[in-house]
Amino acid sequence: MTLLYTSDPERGRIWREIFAAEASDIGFFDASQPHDPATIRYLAAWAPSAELIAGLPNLEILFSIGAGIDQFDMNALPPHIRVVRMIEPGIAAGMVEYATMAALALHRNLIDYREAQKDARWAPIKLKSAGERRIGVMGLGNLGQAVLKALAPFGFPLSGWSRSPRAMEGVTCHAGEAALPDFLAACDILICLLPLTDETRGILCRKTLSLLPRGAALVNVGRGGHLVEQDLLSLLDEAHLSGAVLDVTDPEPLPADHPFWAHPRIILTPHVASMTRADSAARALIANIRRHQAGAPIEGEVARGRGY
Ligand code: NDP
Ligand code: OXD
Repeated sequence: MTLLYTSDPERGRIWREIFAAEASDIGFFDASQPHDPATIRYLAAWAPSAELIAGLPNLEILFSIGAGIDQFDMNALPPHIRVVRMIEPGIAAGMVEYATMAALALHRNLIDYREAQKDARWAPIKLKSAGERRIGVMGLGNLGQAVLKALAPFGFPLSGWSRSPRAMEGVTCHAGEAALPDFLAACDILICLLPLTDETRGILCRKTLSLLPRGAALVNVGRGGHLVEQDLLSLLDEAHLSGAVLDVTDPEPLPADHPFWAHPRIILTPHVASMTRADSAARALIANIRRHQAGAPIEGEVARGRGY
């Protein structure tokens, strides 16, 4: 019953302590420690190489260090290996903070005031109430739902879009491709919290973003691959969109000469919306290994054919 960990060493140190104190029957090795690859049944990693996977003959489960699994090379992963994304309260808490910050910044015209400040212009904008600003979230999973719950008390009219039908109190839920135009037409602020899959790559493009009401704004906290960058730039320049808050780009890091850096209507952050919290993630992982040992469903198991 052995886990190999191959990510940030500081997090590894905390995980080793927690495993030793709370799950000492599960062997915990980080990549720098001598270990017998044949004993490894669990691997916790961000982007393991094909060589690493090939060298673990008895691997059963690949646990992602983060919520996303799009960084895995699925072709290098034999089909019998189960894949599990990270669900832990630290990731959700960080995402709730960031998405709320971004939504409020856009709602309260922070991009305009940042520009006015550069020119020493005192230029108040008439206040819109939260009830007049519709917010829609693409992706009604663990994080999309947490974000919608956090936004509800402000009084924004809320909607959400997912692949299969979902129900959330106080949220108008839409599902499937056919429902996308109606969903987008009612979003003054669109927050993307989708996983990156073959179906969602490039989903934030001219065709879809044009369906947002004129003056709408975008928050992308999913993946850079969701966004067709040139389409966003054109729609901002045409003033169809009023602004964007982007936490993710393609590639990362974003090259220094990329037009997003200096764009007056884009707020850019370096993929920091949320981060896996070491202590709560270690406990979530232990709980999942226990579920596996007991033959129970594993939280966050990915349907490999579906891509998330
Ligand atoms: P989940 O797997 O819990 O939820 C995914 C949601 O997206 C589900 O509601 C799913 O629909 C929906 N979805 C998937 N494919 C489609 C599709 N083709 N059309 C419509 N809806 C679709 O993921 P999480 O909430 O845990 O995480 C979402 C993403 O957030 C991660 O994959 C990652 O990319 C990103 N992320 C970014 C971070 C950052 O710091 N910027 C940090 C953490 C995560 P259904 O409900 O029907 O299954
Ligand atoms: C994640 C991320 O997927 O940080 O957890 O993006």
